[in-house]
Amino acid sequence: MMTEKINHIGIAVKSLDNSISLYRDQLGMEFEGTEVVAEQKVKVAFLKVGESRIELLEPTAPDSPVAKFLEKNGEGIHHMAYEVADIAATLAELKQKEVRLIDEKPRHGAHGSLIAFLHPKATGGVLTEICQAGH
Ligand code: CMX
Repeated sequence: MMTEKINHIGIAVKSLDNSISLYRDQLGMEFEGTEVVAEQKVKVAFLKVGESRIELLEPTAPDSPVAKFLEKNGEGIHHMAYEVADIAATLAELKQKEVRLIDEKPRHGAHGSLIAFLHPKATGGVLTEICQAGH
């Protein structure tokens, strides 16, 4: 898989407002805005870190994957997201290599991106996202 960069690191939070305040006001990171990602049942906030980002994730429904994660683990790092140029080709390559996929087809992520997750059981306990930037 040809990774271009770490697009973002996802952090599960209970309150977006409190966490934005921590990262923006106390840690001094540049806040880029919030967005609801309906397909993933989360509201996200992005903070810029060089060419990469921190993505804060707050669940928007009790059956959101992030709600389940928070219930089980509390707040903390939820996933790593690697940017690729061609997500369809990357998924085909991973499938051919028999890597366990959560999403066989790309879904809609924030900023018009296309995203897909690999199962954490196949990636050493780290939930891994691949994403193709939106244009
Ligand atoms: N990181 C590492 N391991 C994780 C994990 C995570 N974020 N989430 C779940 N797991 C582990 C659990 O600890 C559990 O392991 P054990 O069996 O050893 O206890 C196992 O995976 C199964 O977890 P579960 O709590 O029973 O939850 P589910 O199987 O129902 O769902 C997962 C887990 C990863 C398949 C599901 O959360 C998923 O499909 N995630 C992808 C989508 C997503 O997370 N969207 C939110 C972000 C969207 C965005 O960034 O826009």
